[in-house]
Amino acid sequence: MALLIATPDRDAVELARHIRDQDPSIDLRIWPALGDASEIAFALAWKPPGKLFEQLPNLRAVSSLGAGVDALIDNPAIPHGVAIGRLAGPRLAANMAAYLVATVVAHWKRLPRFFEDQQKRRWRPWAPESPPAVGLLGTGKMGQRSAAAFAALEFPVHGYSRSGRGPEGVVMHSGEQGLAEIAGISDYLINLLPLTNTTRGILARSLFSNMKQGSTLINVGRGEHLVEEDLLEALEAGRPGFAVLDVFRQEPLAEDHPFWKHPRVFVTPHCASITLTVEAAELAVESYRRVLAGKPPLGAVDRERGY
Ligand code: NDP
Ligand code: OXD
Repeated sequence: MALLIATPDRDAVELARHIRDQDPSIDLRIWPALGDASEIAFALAWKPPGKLFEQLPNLRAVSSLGAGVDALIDNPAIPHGVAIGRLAGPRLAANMAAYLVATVVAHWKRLPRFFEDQQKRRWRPWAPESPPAVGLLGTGKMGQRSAAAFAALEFPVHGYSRSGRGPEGVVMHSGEQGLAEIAGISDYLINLLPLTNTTRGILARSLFSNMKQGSTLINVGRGEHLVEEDLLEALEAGRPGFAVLDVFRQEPLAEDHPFWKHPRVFVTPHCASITLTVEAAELAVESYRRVLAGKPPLGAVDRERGY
């Protein structure tokens, strides 16, 4: 039995080294060197090549190298009997929380203004009066960790999930009505939903029309959650008044994309939280062992539900 790493746009060498450190007995293959492909039982994938799975007749499970499984879930070459899992460890979630706290607090405390003042040697003390309300669309692994980080700052935290379930202390919303409610309450509305057929295009005109004047939208989910033209229009009307975008329909973002130069858009290049090699190696080995023992991989997703 063998474990394949198929991450064409990421260097797999370090990951392979850490997996070997964890368990030197693992027969490890790195795409595109499959060897005897019939021996591959488990694949660790990130943006895998389209036809890869057609070449793996004895694959038992595939795991996303990150938290999102959207690049795998609709792949018709992954047979239904092959389980799909994901690696979403505590470090990934903590790093996501750090990114969100950093962007929210920097904006709330108007840190860029002090940077400008410093250039001009201008002394203008200012601090916000009250903590902002944070709304988290998605209260899964990433959302829960982020909710805890905002709660530690004593920010009011609201959450939105399919089931209406969420962490203790978070005011939860669900359904169409709940989406409108959380949009209307939040000073910072953060998208941490998985990309599925139900969530695609959720960040659109109808949602923006419910947002508070001058509020901020943060998208760290997936680019396809956002209807870009609707956001550009909404920013003109001030609902939202600012956007922090980490994920895009096309990555890298095209050089002539209007987001780059927009005065009320802050762009980061899909790095809100990047899977760390050591954590990924530990989780990958655990997941592989589970699959060899006949169990589902770590973070097994419901293929019908899409996450
Ligand atoms: P989880 O699967 O743990 O959580 C998903 C959450 O979304 C759950 O609360 C779920 O509700 C909710 N949800 C799903 N569908 C719907 C729906 N139709 N309506 C309302 N709520 C819904 O995911 P993670 O928290 O681990 O990750 C979320 C996403 O974050 C990833 O899929 C990925 O796209 C993105 N991500 C981005 C990164 C970056 O660097 N930009 C890094 C890591 C992740 P319920 O609880 O009821 O099931
Ligand atoms: C992930 C990501 O899903 O990096 O882990 O976006």
